[in-house]
Amino acid sequence: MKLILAIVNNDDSAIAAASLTEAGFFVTKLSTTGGFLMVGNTTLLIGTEEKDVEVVLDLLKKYCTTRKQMNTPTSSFGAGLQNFSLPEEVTVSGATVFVLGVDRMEKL
Ligand code: 2BA
Repeated sequence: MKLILAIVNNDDSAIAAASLTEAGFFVTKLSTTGGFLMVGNTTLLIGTEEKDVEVVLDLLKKYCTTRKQMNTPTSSFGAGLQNFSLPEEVTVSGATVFVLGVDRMEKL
């Protein structure tokens, strides 16, 4: 079994989670915050069989889109370390995905 951890844009999270649920996957949504932009994003947790990992990745690719976002001078942990004077644009990927092995899963 695998645990897929997908960090997605808040605006894509509802449709991504709905499409996964509709396809029969179990999904948990966590409200998270990116450490660089310090703005909210969503982390989806999906526990699934290894054979279905690519199906999940395909759905995430379909519904999660790459965006340009402004990094304002005060938004980053690094703001105190660097002399930012103007906002800069960063490219935020549609989904940042980690696929982890799961030793055991129980529903008690
Ligand atoms: P944030 O940390 O808010 O990062 C937003 C975007 O800012 C990143 O997009 C990247 O383009 C840029 N960025 C982040 N850290 C940077 C740094 N140290 N120096 C220069 N640019 C930086 P993505 O890479 O697509 O990441 C989107 C979100 O996914 C991140 O939001 C974070 O919440 C998560 N993430 C990405 N990579 C991660 C990792 N290796 N471990 C944990 N979380 C990660």
